[in-house]
Amino acid sequence: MQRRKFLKNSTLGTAGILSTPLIAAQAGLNSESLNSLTRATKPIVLATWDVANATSRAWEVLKEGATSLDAVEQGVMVEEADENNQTVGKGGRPDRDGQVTLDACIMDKDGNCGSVVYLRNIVHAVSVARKVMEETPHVMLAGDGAEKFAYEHGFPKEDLLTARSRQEWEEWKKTSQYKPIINIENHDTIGMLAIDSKGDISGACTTSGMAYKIAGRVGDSPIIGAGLFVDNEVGGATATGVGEEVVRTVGSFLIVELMRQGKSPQEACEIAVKRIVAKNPGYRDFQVGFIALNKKGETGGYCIQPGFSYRTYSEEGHSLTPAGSYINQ
Ligand code: SD4
Repeated sequence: MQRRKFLKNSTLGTAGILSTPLIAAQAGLNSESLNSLTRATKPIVLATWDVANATSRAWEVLKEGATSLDAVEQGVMVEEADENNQTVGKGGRPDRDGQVTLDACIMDKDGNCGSVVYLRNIVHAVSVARKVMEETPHVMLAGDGAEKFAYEHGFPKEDLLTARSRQEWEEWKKTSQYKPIINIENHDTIGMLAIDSKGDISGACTTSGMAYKIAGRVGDSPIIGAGLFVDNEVGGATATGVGEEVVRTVGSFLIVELMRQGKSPQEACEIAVKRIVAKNPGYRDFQVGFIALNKKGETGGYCIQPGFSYRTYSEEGHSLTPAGSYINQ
C-alpha cells in the first residue's frame, strides 16, 4: 500500500519506472492507472482562427500555474474585448434589427458547464457563462434573465454596437440579403481548448453569432455538445462556422466520442466534417470548422472550405496551422 502511494505521488521519471506492465502489476496498478501515470502532462492551448493575442494570454495564464479553466476564460476574453473582431463580444455584428446578441459557454474538467444565449449589453459573455456554471443550479440562461443575472454579479452595462458595425448594418439594410460569406463574414468566433500542468482539460466558446441573423436566433456556440464539448478522460472539441449545421450533428460531442473510440483528434474532426457534408447537399455554400485536442495533447482541425486555420501554443512554440479542408482549393 505504502509502495503504491509512493508510486502514485511520484511524477519524476514515472514513465521510466513503470515502463513494463509487469512492474505496474507488481505495483498494483491496472492499465488505466498506468496510462495516467505515464501520460506526459504538457500544457497546451488550441483555438479556432488566427487569434494570436488570445492564445498568448491563455498560455501566459497556464504558465502562471493556473487551471485550464482560467486559461480558456481569460484567453477568449481578449477577443470579446477586441472591437476589431466583429464576430465576438464588443463590436460584434448585430442581428437584422440592430441588436448585438452574444452566445457563449464554458466547460471544466469535471463536466460542469455554463452557458448564456441572446445576451445583450455585456462584453464578457464567457464570464457570465462561468458564473452560471459556478453559482447557479442551471446550465443555461437566456436573454433578459441572463442580462439581469450579469448585472446582479457586477458585470457593467455596455453598448456593444460600435460605429463600424452600425454603419455596416445600415449598408446591409439597403439590400437585406442574408447570405453569410464563407470565411469573411463570421470568421472569428473563438472556441478554445486547453490542458493545464495537471493534465486537466477545459474549453470555452464565445460569439456574436451570424451577422444579420433573425432576432432571437441562437447558434451552436453556447450549446454544450454542439459548439463545445469536453470530457477530461478523453479530450475536447469546439466548432466555428454555420452553427445550424453544427447543431444538427452535435458536432463537438461527436468528435469527443470518436476520440473515445480511439480516433485521433485529426481523424475525429475529419469524420465529423464528412458527416455534415454527407447530410447536406448544399455543403459547398457554407463553412464549418472543428478543432480537437486529446488527453495526450495531440491536436487536429478540419473544415469544409479552405481558409480555416487554428492557433496552438505549447512549449514547442506558438503556431498557426491551416486546417485541411474537404473541398480543396
Ligand atoms: C454561429 N458558429 O453562431 C457561430 C458563428 C461562427 O465563425 O462560428 N462564426 O453559428
